[in-house]
Amino acid sequence: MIKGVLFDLDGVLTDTAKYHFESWKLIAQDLGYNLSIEDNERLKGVSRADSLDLIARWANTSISSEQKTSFLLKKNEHYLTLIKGLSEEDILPGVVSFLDLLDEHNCLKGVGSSSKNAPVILERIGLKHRFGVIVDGNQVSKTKPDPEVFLKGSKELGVAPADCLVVEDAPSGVTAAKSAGMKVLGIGSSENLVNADKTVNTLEGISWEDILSI
Ligand code: B16
Ligand code: MG
Repeated sequence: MIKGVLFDLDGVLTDTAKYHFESWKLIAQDLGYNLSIEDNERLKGVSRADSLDLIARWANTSISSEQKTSFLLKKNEHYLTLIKGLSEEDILPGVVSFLDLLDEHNCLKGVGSSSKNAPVILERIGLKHRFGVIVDGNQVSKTKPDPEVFLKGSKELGVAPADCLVVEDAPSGVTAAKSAGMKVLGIGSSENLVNADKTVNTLEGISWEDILSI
């Protein structure tokens, strides 16, 4: 029985994934690499530092720790400029009615995100108050695909992992949730999110019966 739902942020509650992509493309360019959409799929849910390591590997280059610090700063500064104008209008379709549905069924709600910018984003899109628990990239030592973020979320919600449902858009997040022993509702294609228990294109029109069937 699902008693708690943990939401990924980027790509599930709001479409910040496109801003991460744009910002990483700039950094990749500096490293002489053209970042593709397929590459970006592999970066979703992965922490900022680990994402840079992956891009450097794909670019077949090694970077010093000083360069690393300055690339990470540049990436985040660009990203922060792009998310400046985020508002309630940027909440993805179906999210608010899905949260209402969970409230009607006394289901607890939390956020489990790799992003260190999660609190400011949730504030801007006006959803912060809807979650009892928010675990973000500032509070974990290992990010997705490690299960830490979701295990911490389930502990803070007070719901056993087996009774938690994770809503995710990234393969790394699906792996994290499955390693935590949780059910997964994937947002996106079933080919991309092969290990999700169910996949939908958006949260629009999801019913309580749909949740029970997972
Ligand atoms: P930041 P999620 C993840 O958030 C993003 O998917 C990923 O692209 C990003 O690199 C990571 O957060 C770190 O974000 O640079 O803002 O700390 O999908 O787990 O909500
Ligand atoms: Mg995501």
